[in-house]
Amino acid sequence: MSARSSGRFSIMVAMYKFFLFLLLIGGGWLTGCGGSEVEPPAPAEVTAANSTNALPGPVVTLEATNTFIPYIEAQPTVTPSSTPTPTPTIEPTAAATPSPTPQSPVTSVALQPVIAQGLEHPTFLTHAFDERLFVIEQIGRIRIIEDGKLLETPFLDITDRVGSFGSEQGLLGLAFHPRYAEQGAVGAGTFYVNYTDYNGDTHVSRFTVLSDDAYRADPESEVDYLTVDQPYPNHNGGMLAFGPDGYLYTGLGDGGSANDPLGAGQSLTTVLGKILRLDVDAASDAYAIPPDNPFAGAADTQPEIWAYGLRNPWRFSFDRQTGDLFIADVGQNIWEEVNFQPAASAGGENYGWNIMEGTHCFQADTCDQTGLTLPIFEYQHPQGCSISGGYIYRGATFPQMTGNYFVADYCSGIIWRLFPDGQGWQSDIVLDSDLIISSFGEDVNGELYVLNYTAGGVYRLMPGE
Ligand SMILES: [Ca+2]
Ligand SMILES: [Ca+2]
Repeated sequence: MSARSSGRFSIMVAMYKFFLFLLLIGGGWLTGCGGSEVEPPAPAEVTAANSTNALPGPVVTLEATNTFIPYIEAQPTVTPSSTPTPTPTIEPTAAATPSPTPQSPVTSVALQPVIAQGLEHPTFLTHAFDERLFVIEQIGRIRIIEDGKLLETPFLDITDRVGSFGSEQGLLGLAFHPRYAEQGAVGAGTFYVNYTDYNGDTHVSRFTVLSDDAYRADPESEVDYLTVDQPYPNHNGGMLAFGPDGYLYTGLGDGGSANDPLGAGQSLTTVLGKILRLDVDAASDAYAIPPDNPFAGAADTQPEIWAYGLRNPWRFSFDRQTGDLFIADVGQNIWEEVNFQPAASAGGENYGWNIMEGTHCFQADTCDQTGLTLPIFEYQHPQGCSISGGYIYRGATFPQMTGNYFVADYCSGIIWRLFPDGQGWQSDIVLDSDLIISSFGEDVNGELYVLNYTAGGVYRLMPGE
């Protein structure tokens, strides 16, 4: 699949190489993974070449040191202060009516280390329908934590094909097939990954566990399902999750650079800036388009599209009880946001980028918001720089956390809870941590974890006090 016209190819390649050069001179994000750094230093400022319509200040800001996400982009115009910006409460929209969920009173959370270090740049955590935790390392490995111990031998090592030259590149997503553990079922023993290759292009591919070793997958078992040209190193999305409908959902950013120069978010002719919905069970080695995908059969659209108007939906999750979908979209200069899609949605939502950033018109005083679905939650830089979406808690261990959606910011380490109040959504800050939170994860029992990117740790989320 080509996500760009061939006429743009040479320009994109030139831009890509330019960005790689900038990234390289910014340097160092893959060096040294065991540091004690708890806050990223002030980001180096690198201005992209195509900045003619940029806001004042740099267009793209890349981290100068070993941190994960250069979707720490243009500099906020607000001077950072030690006083957090009050979290705005957003009026509910018609599309944001939550499923009935009991409100739970947790007012603070704590983080208990499962392992405090040992992983190399963890980017995601999930499970394979048993008690083991599967953690992906950005460089291209899947590791297993069992009984609180990180196993030495990786479950999968595909560092030979995963490129992680830029800090948003690498092995980014993992989803085990819903029938992974069912002997003889379609999908048994298979799982899907989302990664960028040595050219920076995205792959969604399937691997298979060894038939005689539940702790090892076969790196030669790869079947490539989807390849997407990536015009810029950043905004690669990367999330993978099976929905309650059994389809595989994956997120792709708007291609990268800053301000969406391709217009990808609002274009239905590219898969960039989208969440895609794929049927991976219809054939043995390729996906099919679910017949009820919102744009299936429509002219001049990509039929894989489930939702659009997204900038970089780094993490999204389904509520394992209700099937509701929470999409955290990384903002440009100012606003980080969470979007809510009820389980009954037929897809096709337009989440606004790049007409809007959060609930605010982007680079304009006014804008046509017709047909846009606005977020249920946003926060403003410098309260953070890049949102790491989480999960609704459905575990049994901490009933006081039930029904709360937890979300964090990569730079500030702040963790919020969102909860429905019967009419819309409320939010509280429940922890201001020292971690560099690249992602949340959920285990087989619905318990939640956060990943400490720089130090390589995994922490369990629990009530505070
Ligand atoms: Ca990209
Ligand atoms: Ca939006």
